[in-house]
Amino acid sequence: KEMTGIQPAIVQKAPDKNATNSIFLTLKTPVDTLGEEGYTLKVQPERVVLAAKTPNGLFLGTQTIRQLLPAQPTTSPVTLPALEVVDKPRFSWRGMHLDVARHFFPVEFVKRYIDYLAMHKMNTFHWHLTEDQGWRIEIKKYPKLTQVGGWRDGTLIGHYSKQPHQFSTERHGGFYTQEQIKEVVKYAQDRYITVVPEIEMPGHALAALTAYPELSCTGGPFEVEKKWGVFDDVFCAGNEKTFTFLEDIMTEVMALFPSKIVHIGGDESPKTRWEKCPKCQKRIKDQGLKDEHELQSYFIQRMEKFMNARGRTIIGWDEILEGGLAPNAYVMSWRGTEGGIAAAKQKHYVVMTPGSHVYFDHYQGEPGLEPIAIGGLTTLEKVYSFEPIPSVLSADEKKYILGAQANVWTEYIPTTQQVEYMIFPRMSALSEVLWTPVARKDWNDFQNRMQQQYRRYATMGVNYAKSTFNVKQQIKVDP
Ligand code: NAG
Repeated sequence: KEMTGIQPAIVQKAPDKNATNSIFLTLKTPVDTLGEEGYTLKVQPERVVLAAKTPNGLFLGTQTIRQLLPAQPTTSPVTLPALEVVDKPRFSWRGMHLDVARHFFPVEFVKRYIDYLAMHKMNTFHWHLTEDQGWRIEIKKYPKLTQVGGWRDGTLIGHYSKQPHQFSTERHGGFYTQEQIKEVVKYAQDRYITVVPEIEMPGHALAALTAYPELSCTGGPFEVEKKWGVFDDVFCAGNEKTFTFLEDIMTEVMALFPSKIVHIGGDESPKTRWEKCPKCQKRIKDQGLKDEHELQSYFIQRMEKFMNARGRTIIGWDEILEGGLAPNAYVMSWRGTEGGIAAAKQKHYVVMTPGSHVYFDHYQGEPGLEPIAIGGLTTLEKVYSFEPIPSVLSADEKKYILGAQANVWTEYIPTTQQVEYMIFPRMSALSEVLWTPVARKDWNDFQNRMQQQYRRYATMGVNYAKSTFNVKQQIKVDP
């Protein structure tokens, strides 16, 4: 739609360097310090010249050209403003997460989500594939994971805090076949986006345990969870079969996802079952571990060893710090920034995702006026104000902060339209946090530029929130 009025012509050989009224994409190192993702862009009266060291840089520069085009379809000739841009990202991890387990979303939407990342110059898609409420990735060796774990017989109605709980009786679920996963990975690759898969362990695993209850401490039976929260039944850390199972799964996962980094979860894993389980207690004794926290650390370290031996690095939620960090693990800091700070001090790489600034499942407008959300209030301005690098770190420690991402947990986000509502416009604020040097950030200027961005969303047919300025009677209501 945006290209209306432009006739694209791709010239692969011997381009006429003097051609006018053309857009040139040139592979060369325009400026030494621009790195792998940087680019320069010149809009001159005669022609547009985009130059980058890599095709990735050209792709990112192309997103800037798109931003220069009219936000709405037009049949008039398109004129770009004359300008010169020298640009590169501030952070190397610029991400968005999507929980497809609490609610399942079709492949077509996952691809659209990847397009949203691309237009915001983001490069990492964190795909949260397994949960208590559903297992969403086909594993050939364990078909029951999706046959049984992919479906639940109902879902909590309304907010969790509203008692007594009520449930719909509608079956909810679905999963991605390995062919579909490959399709998504390729789609992302074509847009220079890495897909980081997440397989949760040892907690948030009820869907898997429903399918294979013998891998729990009690033996079950279980059911794929219908409500939200943290549940006591987790993978048994004393059972060798648990590790064989998870290693087999990871072998299939690694074959599907080329990403060097693989997410192993690690958050919110209660120790109640492990405390009573003879196998887990025996493991603690045999390994000379101090307690159940060290048992969790043993669990993660064992998985890390398996992954490292196959050339992969693990990342986990900040709970993996408890009981001792696995030697090469990256940490995703979600319970504030403390975990990230502790990890960086131990010279581990960190991705910042604090609930205070980048949980896009929180409210963004006046809670009483918004569709039901999990809670919290993370306004557009709050997202924009986010600084991923904690000032308490030394210059050397700061290098361990790779970047940040927003997390989109979907307990209260049942539809693709609602996903869009929760990410737009906050994703635009986050993209500036991740790309722009601090000195160039300006909230007032951003708000003005957003007016054009809202028109762009509208043209794209995106269901964006118009309420983000409507907090405590603040400024504009409907952009
Ligand atoms: C946390 C859980 C997540 C949940 C979310 C809701 C993490 C790492 N863990 O309780 O499963 O969906 O918050 O905001 O965020």
